[in-house]
Amino acid sequence: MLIKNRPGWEMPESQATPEAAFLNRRSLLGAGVGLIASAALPQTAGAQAPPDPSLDLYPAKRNAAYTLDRPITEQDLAANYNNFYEFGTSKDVAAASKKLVTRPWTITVDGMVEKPFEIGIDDLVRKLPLEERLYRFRCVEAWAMAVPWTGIPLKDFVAFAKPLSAAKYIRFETFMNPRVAPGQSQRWYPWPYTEGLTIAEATNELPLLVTGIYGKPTPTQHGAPIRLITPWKYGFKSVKSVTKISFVAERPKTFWEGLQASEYGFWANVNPAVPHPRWSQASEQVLGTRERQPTQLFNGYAEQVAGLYKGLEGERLYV
Ligand SMILES: Nc1nc2c(c(=O)[nH]1)N[C@H]1C(S)=C(S)[C@@H](COP(=O)(O)O)O[C@H]1N2
Ligand SMILES: [Mo]
Repeated sequence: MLIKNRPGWEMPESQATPEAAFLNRRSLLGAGVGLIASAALPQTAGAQAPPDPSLDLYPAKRNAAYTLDRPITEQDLAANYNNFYEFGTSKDVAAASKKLVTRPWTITVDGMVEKPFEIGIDDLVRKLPLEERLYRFRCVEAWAMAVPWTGIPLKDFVAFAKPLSAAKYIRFETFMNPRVAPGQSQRWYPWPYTEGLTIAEATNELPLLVTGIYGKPTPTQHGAPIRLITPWKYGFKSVKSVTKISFVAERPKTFWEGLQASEYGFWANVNPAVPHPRWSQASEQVLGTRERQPTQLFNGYAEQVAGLYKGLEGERLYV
C-alpha cells in the first residue's frame, strides 16, 4: 500500500482561497516565468527544435457564432495556471510540460468504426478544416477563463472516423510516457488519463478537438498537439494530448471516476445549484480579475446542450 502525503485527487489548489491562488499567480508572473510559456516557443526540449509544421494554418478563421460575455483572459495567465497532472499537481507545470515531444504524433482511431486507422497530427489538421472559437472554460475547482481555441469540430472528426451504429460512446486517451511525464510514475493514479462522451454529446456542435490557442499552435501545457474542449462541462473532461480515440458500446471509466467517483462523475455538466461535495459551485473566480461571477447552468451553453439530457434525469448529470 502506498503512503502519500497529499492525495493528488483532492485538487489541492481548490483548498486555497481563490484570491490567494490568484495572488500566487501574480508573483509567479512577476518572476518572469510567463516568458517560458510563450506559444511561439518550440515544443521539444532541444535548443534548436524545428518550427511547428502546422504554423501556416494559424490564425484560423474565427466562427462568429460563439461570443463571450466577458473579456478574453490574458494569454500569459492562461498559459501559467494549468492542470496537467502528468507533469505535477501544481498549476505551475508549463516548464515541465516542455519535455513533451509533439512531433511525430500519431492518433489511433479504433473500436467500433468501419475501419480502424492511425493518422498523424499534420495529416489530420490538413484533412479537416480548423476554426477558431471563443469559449468560456470552467474548472471544477471554481476558477474560470475565456480563451480563443482553434480546432476541428468533434462532429466533423466523428463523421471522418465512420463509427458503426453500435458505437454509443467515445473514449479519449492521453499519451503514456513516465520518462517524459514524471507524474505518471505515481502509481496510485489510474494512468493513462482517459475521458469519455456519448456519441450524442460528441456530435453536438460544441465540442472541439483543439490544436491551437490564441491564434497559434497550442503550447504543451494546454495539451499539445491535440486535446478535447467541452465548454459546458467541468474542465477535467477536456482531456489533453490525446493519442487514442476509441468508439465503444459501453460507458468508459474515466481517470477521475477511477480516483474519486463520488466527486468527479462521468457527466460533469456545469451547474451552479449542485455543489461539489467539498465546495460550492454557485460562483467562479475569473482568472486575471478579483471578481467572482455567478456560475451559469451548462456554463452558459444550455441553448446548445440542454436537450442532450432529456430523459436522463435519474443520472448524476452535474457532478
Ligand atoms: N491529460 C490530462 N488532461 C487534462 C488534465 C490532466 O491533468 N491531464 N487536467 C484537466 C483539468 S482538471 C482542467 S481544468 C483542464 C485545464 O486545461 P488548461 O490547463 O489548458 O487550462 O485540463 C484537463 N485535461
Ligand atoms: Mo479542472
